[in-house]
Amino acid sequence: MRFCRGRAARVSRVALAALAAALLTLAAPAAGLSPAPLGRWITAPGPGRAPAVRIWGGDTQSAEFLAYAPEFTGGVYIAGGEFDGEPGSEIVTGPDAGGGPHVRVFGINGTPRFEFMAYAPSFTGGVRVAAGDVDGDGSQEIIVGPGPGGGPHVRVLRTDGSPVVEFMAFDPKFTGGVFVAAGDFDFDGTSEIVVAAGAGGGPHVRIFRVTCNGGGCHAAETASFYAYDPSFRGGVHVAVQTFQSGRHVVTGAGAGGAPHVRVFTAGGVPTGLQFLAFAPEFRGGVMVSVGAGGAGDILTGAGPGGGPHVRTFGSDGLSAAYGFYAYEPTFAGGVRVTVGGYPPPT
Ligand SMILES: [Ca+2]
Ligand SMILES: [Ca+2]
Repeated sequence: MRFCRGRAARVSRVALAALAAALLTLAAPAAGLSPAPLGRWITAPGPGRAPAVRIWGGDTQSAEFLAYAPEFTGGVYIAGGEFDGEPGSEIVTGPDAGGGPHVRVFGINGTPRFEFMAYAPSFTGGVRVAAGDVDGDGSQEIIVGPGPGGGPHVRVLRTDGSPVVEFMAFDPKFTGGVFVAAGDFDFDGTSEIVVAAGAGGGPHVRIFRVTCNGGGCHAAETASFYAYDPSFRGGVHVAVQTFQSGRHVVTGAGAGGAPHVRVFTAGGVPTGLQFLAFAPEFRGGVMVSVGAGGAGDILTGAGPGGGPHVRTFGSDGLSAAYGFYAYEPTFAGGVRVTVGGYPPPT
């Protein structure tokens, strides 16, 4: 893999040391303060459970639907998106490892809307999903990244499964999988694509801008950085959120590290916003999403090994958090999070 060395590593170590004083406060149990959600929190389970996507208003479950057959217990990835121009956003799902590359799009009430195979049907490594208007035509596309086992082949697909653009996010020989997110960092009306290496690679995050002309679309890197210490091999989860200081990349450490959430500019510079989403000794990793409470709100889900704990962090990650269990507390497969119910940032 190709890495940016130097600055990110030094910043990461310094930042980790600086975190120590704040950890106990931030990792304390939720204070019970609930922001008034502009949208809804949406959760999906990791491996080990029926693939029930749940929609939450505050910490109250308002709906549930099965994204795949009930006997598929490999886990589900999710993203909120807007695909039909009607009020109310849709939910994109991709199966985790063990399923085929079957991406589905549901209405907020669970009505199936679109579906297609994101990769060759024989690929069973899982599909990570995001949504954004990558080509600037006013409609969102679905961005997919493969789970472990395939090359780092990121694709941008319309709801009928037709490709807009595709590219290798990292060295083609890297088979640890790719996590994806999308957001319009430069506010020009088209979404850039954020990719992050899965487990086994370094904590490498890259941002790609897609440009389209008569010859088709192509993706070019605009930023590349390490989200954590270069020696970390647990993978990096990514999201894009708007803060008072701009639109930034939110990262969550994969399994093996502390549940460390960090925020970087579109150029890969740490903003200084960071926190531990769960207890510092938890090593299951942390999933991240834009929150439902407005600018700076971050939604986090615990990785495997703990309960299916979802926590929200208010503006700029440092205000009081609210938490709940999205599935039965004994379920230890991890929980994936996103938001919907209103057009998310593009
Ligand atoms: Ca589009
Ligand atoms: Ca843009």
